[in-house]
Parts: sequence; C-alpha cells; structure tokens
Amino acid sequence: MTKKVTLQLDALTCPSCLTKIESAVKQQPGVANVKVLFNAAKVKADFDDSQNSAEQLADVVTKLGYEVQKVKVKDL
Ligand SMILES: [Cu+2]
Repeated sequence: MTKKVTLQLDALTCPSCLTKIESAVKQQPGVANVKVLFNAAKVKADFDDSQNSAEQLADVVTKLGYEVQKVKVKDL
C-alpha cells in the first residue's frame, strides 16, 4: 500500500542540503514523488509500505546529519 510521509526537519541551511536529501530519499526502495520544501524544512515522499517505512526514511535523513523532529504518515 502506498503511503505518504512528511518529515519535519529543524532547518535547511542551503540549497545543496535540499539536493542531498532529495537524491538520498529518491534512491530508497519503493519511494516516489520526493519533494523537499526548503523554507518549511519538510521532506515529503510517497512510499510503498511493503518495501519501506517512514522510520527507515527518517533514518536516511538522520544519517545525512539532519535532525528529524516529526514524522507524519498518511494513507494515500
Ligand atoms: Cu547545505
């Protein structure tokens, strides 16, 4: 089943952070429609929950060095 995750980060300081996060999340299995909102410091992505999880995606962003403050998941 496809779900939508929103990760709230503390802040994005420059556009290259955005690119870095976007391409890392895009490479994860089962992920589509990745969008990083710079000003809101949010990462939005659709993912197939048989292939991935919100926790795993939050972990990818954390490992890049960004603090994930909130994780929201919605059914699509
Ligand atoms: Cu940066």
